[in-house]
Amino acid sequence: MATIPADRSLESTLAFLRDGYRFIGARCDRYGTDIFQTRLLLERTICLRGRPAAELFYDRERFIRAGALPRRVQRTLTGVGGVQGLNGAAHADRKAMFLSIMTPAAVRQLGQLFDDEWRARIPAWEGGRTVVLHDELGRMLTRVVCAWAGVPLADSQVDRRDAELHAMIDAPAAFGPRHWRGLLGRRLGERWIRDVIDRERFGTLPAPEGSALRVIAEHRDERGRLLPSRIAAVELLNVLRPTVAVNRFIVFAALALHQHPAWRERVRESEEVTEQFVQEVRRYYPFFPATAARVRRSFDWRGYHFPRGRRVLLDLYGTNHDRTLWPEPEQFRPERFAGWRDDPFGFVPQGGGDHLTGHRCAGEWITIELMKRAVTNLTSTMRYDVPPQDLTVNLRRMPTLPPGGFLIANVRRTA
Ligand code: HEM
Ligand code: MYR
Repeated sequence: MATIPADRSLESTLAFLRDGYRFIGARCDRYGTDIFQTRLLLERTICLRGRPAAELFYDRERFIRAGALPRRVQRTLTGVGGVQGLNGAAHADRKAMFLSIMTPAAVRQLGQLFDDEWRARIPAWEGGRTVVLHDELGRMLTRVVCAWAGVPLADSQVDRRDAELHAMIDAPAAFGPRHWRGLLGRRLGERWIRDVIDRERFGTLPAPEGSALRVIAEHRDERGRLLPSRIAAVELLNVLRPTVAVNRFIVFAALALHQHPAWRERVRESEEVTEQFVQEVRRYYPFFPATAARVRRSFDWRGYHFPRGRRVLLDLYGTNHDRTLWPEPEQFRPERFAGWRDDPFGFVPQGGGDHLTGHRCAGEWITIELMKRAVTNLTSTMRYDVPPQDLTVNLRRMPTLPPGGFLIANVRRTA
């Protein structure tokens, strides 16, 4: 039996924070391997990257998710007790609930609401103002996803709910105030949504059939029971929060349009080209660095031993930048997606494998739909200037973004 290459340092948490998105990839490159072992957050952890590794990671016979995500990630980003940490029959039931919300018609409807919201906002951006795209999109998406999900939201509450959702997204890998804001955001957000769930169940808040609120509040699990209202709140937040997080991918799309202006014209050719552009944005820019599982029972793979219970991280960013899969991975080249056939283990911006039977993101269709609508609006509905600003994408910050949130100015409506 070969020993898994070990990282030199005894405890790598500080290195993880220092190297950020490059933590796993840099070590793989250094040791000439796609697998190594280290200690992270005081626990022995096996790190993996690349397509064969992703295929292994998504094998349900070999890995489970219960207790896999670090507590600090659960207490801020995902919540405790939701779909991300379920296994087997309980996961299958809960995942089917999520996917039943994401019908093509419902996804299109969300896209249409977002489009309407975008067009309605343009007049407020005109007249020489400078707009922080990330923040503006956060509020727009908060408004739109609540309307779509059946969650009532008064105009006066938009800023605060957006801030809570944003705090959850920003917190998992942070220490100090940024992390504490995430803990607080989650507490307040869960209280808000739990009350919404209770009111739907009492019949005082009618939600449209098929809406996320209605589906989750009235869902009966594999044993015929309603979800406890705290868990239902975690799950409804698992729809609201990540939809708002799409603002980050849209900022990256705007950044790519700015740095590769030829694509402003090309995306106007067809929806197909727009989709290639969106896929390359999802591959190229850093968002979710890695995901976690635990070894279900001991097994050997390629001569390496995986002991039961061991935490394993799959490098999502590194797999999307693996040069054996993506020629010249550090070049932004949407045309690589022309004629591309889906690769569930080589293209993993939102996880890999199968949506229904595995833990792959339930919101990929929503993400792609919203990004396509945004790209069309950025290139066809309006024109704008990009004033001088710091546009660096710091790979040490997780999640990352150009520091100013991407400023645009001198917005003019064109269609
Ligand atoms: C799971 C990323 C948007 C709902 C995941 C996972 C990742 C991810 C990496 C975990 C995959 C794994 O562990 O194998 C992202 C990114 C998004 C995004 C980068 C961009 C903003 C969305 C949206 C929704 C959503 C819009 C819903 C409206 C979920 C749910 C899960 C999940 C429910 C848990 C799936 C499961 O455990 O079976 N996402 N996601 N996500 N995502 Fe997303
Ligand atoms: C969501 O809200 O579920 C999707 C977008 C949030 C991404 C935030 C990623 C931050 C870093 C998490 C570290 C996880 C390590 C296992």
